Amino acid sequence: MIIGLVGAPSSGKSTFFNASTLAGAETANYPFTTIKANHAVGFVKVDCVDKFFGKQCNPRFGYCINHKRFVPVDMMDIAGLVPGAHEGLGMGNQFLEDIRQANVCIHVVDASGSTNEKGEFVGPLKHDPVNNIKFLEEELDYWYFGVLQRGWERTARVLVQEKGELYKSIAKQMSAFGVDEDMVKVLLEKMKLMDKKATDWTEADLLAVSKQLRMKTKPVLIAANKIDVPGTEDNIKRLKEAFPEYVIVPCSSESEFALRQASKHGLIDYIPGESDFTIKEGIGITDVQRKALEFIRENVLKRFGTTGVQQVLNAAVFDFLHYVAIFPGGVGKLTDKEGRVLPDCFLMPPGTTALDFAFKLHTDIGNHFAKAINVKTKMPIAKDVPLHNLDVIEILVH
Ligand SMILES: Nc1nc2c(ncn2[C@@H]2O[C@H](COP(=O)(O)OP(=O)(O)OP(=O)(O)O)[C@@H](O)[C@H]2O)c(=O)[nH]1
Ligand SMILES: [Mg+2]
Repeated sequence: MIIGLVGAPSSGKSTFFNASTLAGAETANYPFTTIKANHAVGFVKVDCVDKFFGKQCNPRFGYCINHKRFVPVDMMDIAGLVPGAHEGLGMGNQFLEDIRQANVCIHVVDASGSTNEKGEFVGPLKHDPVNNIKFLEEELDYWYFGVLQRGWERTARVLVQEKGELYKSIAKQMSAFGVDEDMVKVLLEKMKLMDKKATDWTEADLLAVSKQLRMKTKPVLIAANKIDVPGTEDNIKRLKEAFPEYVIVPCSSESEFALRQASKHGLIDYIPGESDFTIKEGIGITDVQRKALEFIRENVLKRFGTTGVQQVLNAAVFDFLHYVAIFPGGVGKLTDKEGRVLPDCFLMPPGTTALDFAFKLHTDIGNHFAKAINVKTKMPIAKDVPLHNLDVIEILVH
C-alpha cells in the first residue's frame, strides 16, 4: 500500500512528507521544487495491544511510545500538478504517471491561500483555496478518461462484432490503475451500462465511468495545510461548507516537522499526533527555538487540537482504505525467538481473513493452516471470517 501526496506546487507536499518521515526531501517557496518523486516510510498510529496484555512491546519495525504504536506505511511525495496537467501542462503527464502507484491520495491544499493554483506566492489569504479542490480531481479524472478513450472506437467495433464482454475489455485497458474485472462489472451494472452496446457509448458515458474508476482506485482526502498562518480558520470553514461530502483535515506540516525535529534533538517530549508537548528544561534551548515552539502551541495545538499530520495519515489508511492492524501472537506467548514482545504489526486490506493472514506470515503457514485463535479472547476463529482492527491472531499449523 502506498500513500501518495498530490496537489498544486508549493502547497507543502514535501514538508508534509518530511514531517511524516523525516526523510529530508527538498522544500522551498517556489513552484516545482520537487520533480522526481520521493519515497520514504511514514507511520500510522494505533492503540498498541501490549496494554491489553499488561506488557511493553518491542517493535521490529516502527516504534511504540506510551502504548501508541507507530506502524510503517510507504509514502510518496509527488511533483506539483497544475490545471491542464492531463494535457501535459507543467510536465503533468509525467507527474501523473507517478500517481499510478498510489492506493490513496492525500491532496495537500494551501488552505492559507498564500499560493495560487500554479504554486506562485501571492501572500497570505490572497488566493481562494476552494478553487484548488476541484481542479486536482478533474485532472485525475481526465487522465483516466484519456486512457479509457484511447483506441475506444476500434475496441468497441471489435467487441460488438465478436460479442466480447465489455467489462473485461475495460478492465484490461485500465489495469495499470489497479482496476479489475469485478470492479468494472459492479460499476457498469450500477450505472446501467452493462447492456449498452459499446459502439453506442457517448463521451459522457466514458467520462462518467472514468471518474468512478478513479474514485475507487485513487480516493482523495484533503489535508488543508498551513493552518499556522493567521486567518486560515475562515478558509477552512469555507472549504468545509463548499465540500460537505469531503474529508477535510486541517493541518500544519511545518509545525509537525518542527515538533518532530525538536523531539529528535531531545529539546521536547512530543508524541506525534498529540495535543501538547513539554519543553525539557536545562538542555540549552535557545530563545528563538522556545518562541517558535510556543507559537505552535498557541496558534496550532490550542486552536486545532493537533498539527493534523498524524490524523491525515490515519484517516487515509483506516477511514479511506479501511485497512486493519493485526498483530501475530500466541496464547500465553507473545514473544518471538529473540524475546521481543509483540514484535510485528501488519496493516492488512479490508476483508482479510485468518487464512489470508496465515499466508501473509508465510506461504508454508498458509499451506499448513490448521486453526486460528483470537489471542485476546482465547477463542478459535473461522478461517474465512474477516479479522478486526487490533486483533491478535495465533495460527496453528499441521
Ligand atoms: N506556514 C506554513 N508554510 C508551509 C507549511 N508547509 C509548507 N510550507 C511552506 O510552503 C513552501 C512550499 O513547501 P514545499 O513542501 O516545498 O511544497 P511542495 O508542495 O512540495 O512544492 P513543489 O515540490 O514545488 O510542488 C515552503 O516555503 C514551505 O516552508 C505549513 O504548514 N505552514
Ligand atoms: Mg515538493
